[in-house]
Amino acid sequence: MTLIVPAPVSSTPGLGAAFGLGPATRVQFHGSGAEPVARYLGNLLELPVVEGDEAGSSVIQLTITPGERVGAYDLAIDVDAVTISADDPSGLFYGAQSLRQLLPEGLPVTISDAPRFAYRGAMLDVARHFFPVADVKRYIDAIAQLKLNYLHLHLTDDQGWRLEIDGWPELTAIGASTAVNGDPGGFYTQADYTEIVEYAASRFVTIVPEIDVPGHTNAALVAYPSLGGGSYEPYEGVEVGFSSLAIRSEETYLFLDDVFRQVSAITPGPYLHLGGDESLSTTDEDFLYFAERAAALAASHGKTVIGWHELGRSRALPRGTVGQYWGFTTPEDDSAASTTSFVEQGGSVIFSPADVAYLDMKYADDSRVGVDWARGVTSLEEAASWDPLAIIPDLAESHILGLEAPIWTETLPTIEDVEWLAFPRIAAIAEIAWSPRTAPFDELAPRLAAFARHLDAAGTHYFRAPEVDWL
Ligand code: TNX
Repeated sequence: MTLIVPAPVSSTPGLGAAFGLGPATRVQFHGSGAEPVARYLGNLLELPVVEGDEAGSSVIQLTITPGERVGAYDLAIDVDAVTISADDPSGLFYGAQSLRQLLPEGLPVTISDAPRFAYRGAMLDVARHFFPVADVKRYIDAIAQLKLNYLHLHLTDDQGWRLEIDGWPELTAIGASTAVNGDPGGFYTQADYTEIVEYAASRFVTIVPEIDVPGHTNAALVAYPSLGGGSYEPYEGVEVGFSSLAIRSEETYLFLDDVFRQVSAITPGPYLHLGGDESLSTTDEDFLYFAERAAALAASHGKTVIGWHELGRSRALPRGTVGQYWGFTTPEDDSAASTTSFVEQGGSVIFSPADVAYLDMKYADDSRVGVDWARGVTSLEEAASWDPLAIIPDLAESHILGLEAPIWTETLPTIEDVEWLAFPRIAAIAEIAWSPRTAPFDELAPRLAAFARHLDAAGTHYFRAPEVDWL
């Protein structure tokens, strides 16, 4: 068995001796598009990097042959050479991640691989607790090993506003000062945010910023009460659904236009997430009015809008708007209808079913952090054993943009806590997003055990789930 997670499309063990990393080993790249990945790999493996494509012994050869298969790669390991070839730089990067997992053993193998879904995401809630730039980079490095390619940052919520916006200084001066439990607040300057975006890009990860409106806005309302029309107190608890922007006030839309313009300008990726979840103190009529206007504003800045599935209650969304489903694997209420609405309006769907893909759920009743509201705790095996096509049967593979594993941080003050809940479940979810079929759990478990050696090497925290024989 080839010990890679997510499992590749095909892999055939070869004969002969292993490829050994030695003093003469070098990374060689052909074609300028291959150079950044060659340098990344050279850094990781502490090997020299050279340009060229001549055969030689102890060479790790990276080659791009421009083509259409985004993210696909071929990898061959034999006794004196490793070759990775891909149609585009992301494919080369994924080939390099597979190689990393196969070293230092270097057993001979031929792999041909390509992603199932285009969107393979993680979400980090930096609003309930704030995570400095260094923590976010560390999370990016950890998820990039799993070939995840989007990081959704939940930048705003009742407990904190975490991004500097020019012309609205109190958003951060006041709105960023709080966090759950009275823990320290914090925010990203636009320069910090750009540093995150660029670091992510170097790992083929695209940042998706979320400005959650019209609910989840208490921190903004404390900073600028006129955006809500009432008076507001800072909030450090964990309830949801109590705040709303003023829906019928023009100031609200001037504010959102300014925020969306600035966020769009510093976000090279195609998506802007405007939340829309749990707007429980907004009437249905107001919510529909707001959804149409806010989504149109976000789209006017050149972005494809993403919203939590409730946004699909609106039938007046910009064409192509993406819905993020966070209901259960068996949908309740109108969550399935709200979700198919995005497809009916020319868009697509990201699945984040809360009972299997929410990484803030406890693993078991005695987990020291986490929550359990989504149909109880979520074991590693449960996180690994679901089918995105079975949730809403009306939705076909082509309607599904991809999957995302969110982590909400009400109970998670440190990045170590985040990692401990995320790993290894996020690896199991990455496999559903990447691999063409869902492997039986007993076939996944030994690959997770092998992957954990790399987590250990990087100092990434993880839960030694009882279903796996850890090495
Ligand atoms: C629901 S899921 C929320 C978040 C909470 C999370 C806690 C969703 C779109 N909203 O506001 O943080 O539950 O698990």
